[in-house]
Amino acid sequence: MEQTLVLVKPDGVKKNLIGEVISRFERRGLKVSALKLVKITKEQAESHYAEHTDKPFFGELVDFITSGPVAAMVISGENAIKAVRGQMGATNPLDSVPGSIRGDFALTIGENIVHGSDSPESAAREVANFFKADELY
Ligand code: IDP
Ligand code: MG
Repeated sequence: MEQTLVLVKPDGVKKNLIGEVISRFERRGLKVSALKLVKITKEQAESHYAEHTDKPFFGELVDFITSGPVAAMVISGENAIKAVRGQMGATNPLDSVPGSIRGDFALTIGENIVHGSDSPESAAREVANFFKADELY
């Protein structure tokens, strides 16, 4: 069993896609282990995207993810990290296949609807950045 942190980013919340995103994971057989709507602080965003600190788009990334509420959740199941990443689609929506979340609902890399952890190490760090241990089921 694996856990992964998923965010429906501010663009996904604005487009009323929270239910759509959760539904796709649930229908696949994955479980929602934690869930909340939250406006991320700048510090939390910088920590969440720590691996991108030196990228030219880091400032935009932090500004965007803090621009409105996100739906933060922990998704659990067998190989949940890879399963969720597959359902999300490629980082650039123009490379995402139809049927993936980004391939169905996004057009630009900066506003690509969802975040999902990319490894067990990232997942552990990211889950802890959003949830306390007693908020997980
Ligand atoms: P991921 O979300 O598919 O894991 P990452 O490489 O971890 O992709 O990048 C984090 C987020 O940063 C992406 O989801 C995307 O919104 C944004 N991003 C990535 N590369 C670029 C870029 O070249 N320009 C602008 N935004 C980018
Ligand atoms: Mg990533």
